[in-house]
Amino acid sequence: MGSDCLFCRIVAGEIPATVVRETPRTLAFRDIAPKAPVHVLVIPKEHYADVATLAEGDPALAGEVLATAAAVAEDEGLLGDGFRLMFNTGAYGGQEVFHVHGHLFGGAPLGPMLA
Ligand code: IU
Repeated sequence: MGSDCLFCRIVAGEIPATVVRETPRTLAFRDIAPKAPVHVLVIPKEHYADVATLAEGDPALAGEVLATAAAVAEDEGLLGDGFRLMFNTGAYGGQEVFHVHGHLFGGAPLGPMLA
């Protein structure tokens, strides 16, 4: 994808982000507009538009994204009280950035939904 994709540009180091964890194929960084005390985005470095495309195209990488999210949850002290991992997908899902990303929310009771 490259220069048209915001998250590809973060992966390339062209746009700054507060990275909390990096693996060879995944990146986790703090959301620029946090909606919970902990709000981290977890992405594959390779461009996939959404979680359905990722799961179809590279299920092992989808698993790596989940493992990175779980590791961040542990680092952030979320395993005891719990957390939410959410993939907005497509128009009805409210997806705005079309490079798949899991929202990791935690640090407070989250209620039934989070936009
Ligand atoms: P969504 O699931 O596509 O709606 O989420 C996009 C998220 O990307 C949203 O929570 C934004 O705050 C976040 N974000 C960011 O972290 N850095 C940016 O430069 C931009 C959006 I633009």
